[in-house]
Order: sequence, then C-alpha cells, then structure tokens
Amino acid sequence: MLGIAILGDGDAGLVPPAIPTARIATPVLEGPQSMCEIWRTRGPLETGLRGRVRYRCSDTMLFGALEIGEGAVPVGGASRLQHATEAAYREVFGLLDEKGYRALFRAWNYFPGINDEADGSERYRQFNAGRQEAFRAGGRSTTGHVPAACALGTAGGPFTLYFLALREAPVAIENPRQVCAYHYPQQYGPRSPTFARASLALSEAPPVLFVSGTASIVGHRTLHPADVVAQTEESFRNIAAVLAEAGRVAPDGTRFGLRDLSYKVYVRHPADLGAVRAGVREHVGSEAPVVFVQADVCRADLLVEIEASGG
Ligand code: 3EB
Repeated sequence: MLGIAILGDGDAGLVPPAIPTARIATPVLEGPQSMCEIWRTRGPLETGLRGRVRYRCSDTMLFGALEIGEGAVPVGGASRLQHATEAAYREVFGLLDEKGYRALFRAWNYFPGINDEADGSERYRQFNAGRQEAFRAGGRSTTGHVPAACALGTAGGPFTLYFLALREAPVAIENPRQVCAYHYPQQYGPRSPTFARASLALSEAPPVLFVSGTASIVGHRTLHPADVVAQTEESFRNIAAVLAEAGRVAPDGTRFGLRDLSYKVYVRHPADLGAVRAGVREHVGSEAPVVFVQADVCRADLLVEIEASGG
C-alpha cells in the first residue's frame, strides 16, 4: 500500500500509521459516510517524512501527501492561499529532486472556498498563481510536460495536496476538443492552470493512465451552464476524446475504454446526484467503480467534474 485518501467525514478507522494519508472533506453522496481511495503498487516499499510531506515509494513510484494551514504562512503582497500552494509545491519538488522521482504524475488539490473572492481575487486564481510560481521556481515546465491534476473546493480543512510521482517521465496527453489549460486566455486568471488533460505512464506494466478532472468545457468556454445533465454528457465527450488520444500514444494496441476505468465524480449540488449518476452509468456501465462526492468545481458555472484512472 503506497498511500490513502480518506474522502468524507475523515474517520480514519483502521488506517495503518505507516501509510501516508490525506483527509479530504468532500462529503460522500452515497454509501458510507467515509470512503478510502487506496493506491497500491508492487514492493518493496520505503516510508519517509521530509518537511511536511509524508511519502511512501517503490522503485518506480512515489506517493506523497501534505497539508498546509493558510494561517501558517506569511501574508505579503500575495494571498495566504497563494503562499500555502506555493509552499506545498516547493516542498514536493524538493522531495522529488532529492529522491530522484523527478516526474510529477498526478496531483490532487483541495481547499475550501474555491469560488470565493478574498484579498481581491478568486481563490482558484490565487491557487493557480502559487502553483505556477512553484513550478517555475523548481525549474519545471509550466506547459507541455505537466501532470494530470484536479482542483476542488472542500467543505473545510487546510490546503491539502496528495500526489504520485515517477522516476521515468509519463506522457502528457491533451484533448483536441479543448484549449490546453496552460494556454487558457487571461479572462480565467492572470496565471494559467498547470496541468495536462491526462498523463500516461508507459514505464509501468501495464501502463497507468490518469485522466484529470474533466468538465463541460469546449475550447476554453463552459458549455451548458445550469444544465447538469448536458454538462455530464459533455464531460464524457471530453473523456472519450482524451482516451482516444491516450490510445494513439500507447504502444502495441493498448486501448483505454470508458468501461475499464475507475471514477471519482464531483457534484456541486447534492440534489443533482440522481441525474449525474444516470448519465455516468450510461457511459461507464454498471460494473466500473464510481465514487460520488460533493465538491465545488473551479468555475462557478460548472456543476460536475469527473476524473478517471486505469491500468
Ligand atoms: C478545467 O478543465 C476544469 O486547476 O488543476 C480540471 C482539472 C480543472 C484540473 C486544475 C482544473 C484543474 O479547466 C477545472
């Protein structure tokens, strides 16, 4: 076991203390109040702590988790969230450089009030500024070779980041239906988001694919505002396009099908669960693992966001 993310009310239950654990206050919308996302790989595994990052790694892959309270960072010209985000990523990159897992593969970002205005700007934009600054400071590309990611608003808690990193760089995959997020126009904020639509590790056997949080965005615009059914449909058109791209990149006929992946679905309004679930099951079938949680999506007009992984 590499690491765990506990979604929902955070009751850790029987989590072994050696395993890095992220607690994410995204209420679970059906089933138990608390769910564990468990990341596994082949051993032997080594555990450690560097600064605030708890990590566990195999020969090829490292899982890490950290939280940074916004009160614990200095307030300068920039916002506290921007500082917390930048501090978190600087610690992560320091660890990855030191341990030799240079390639950030997948990053999950969570913090409360993502759509709130504070210190003169929207908190998602402050997060983007801090993230991009840390990538630059760490000597990393902010376009092209960037990880798969998501960024969601929680019901509370500190800024929390958990991630997977690799010794051998994965392949970044974009969606021909969407503008690359790192090239979004300025209307979405002065500093672009730093993520790819998907990331594919061909160094693992079988290859591992992460599809980033995917929403109802075509080009750079939100489609179907106020229509959660149409947003769910559009999100699957985007995921299908990303999977087709992944299939083109993968060697020797590896193909990724909607029904073969595991999903986490972020629903802004709990009352939309039934409509979203029906749309999701139409595309992924009855067998694919799907967890539905409540979270705020990074644009106020987005009602649903869907992430996937497989391999
Ligand atoms: C989007 O496509 C929707 O900032 O890391 C999706 C995945 C979104 C990742 C991020 C944001 C992020 O722009 C939002």
